Amino acid sequence: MTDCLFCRMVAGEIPADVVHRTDRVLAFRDINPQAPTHVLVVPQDHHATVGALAEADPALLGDVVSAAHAVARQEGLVGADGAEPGYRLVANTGPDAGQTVHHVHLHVLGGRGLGWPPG
Ligand code: D5M
Repeated sequence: MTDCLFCRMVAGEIPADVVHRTDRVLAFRDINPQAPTHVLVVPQDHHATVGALAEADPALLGDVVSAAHAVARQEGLVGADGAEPGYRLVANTGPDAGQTVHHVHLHVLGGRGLGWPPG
């Protein structure tokens, strides 16, 4: 049995509030939401970081980004023009960025004005 939290959520061993699923990607609500919409999008295969995924399987990274956009649309964050009101994708990578789960995930954040620059 793996000790990777998100692998275990993909496997159904740990509950997840799933909002979107494809054969290669899973999206579920963050347990500690930082915005009205805060969803995590993960590949079902294990890759530690977004860079590792880009090198190993760029098509799967494309699937993760496409799923993130589908989630944003589902959450009402994408209008007919493809943008408004908008959302943010974040991939924390490594300790300086505050990555705490070492299975690549895109944060989909939206539903309020988001400050810039981030902390
Ligand atoms: O983000 C890791 C994110 O993972 C952080 O925002 C909390 C979230 N998290 C941790 N455990 C769970 C469970 N069990 N369900 C949903 N979300 C969870 P990082 O970018 O690594 O700092």
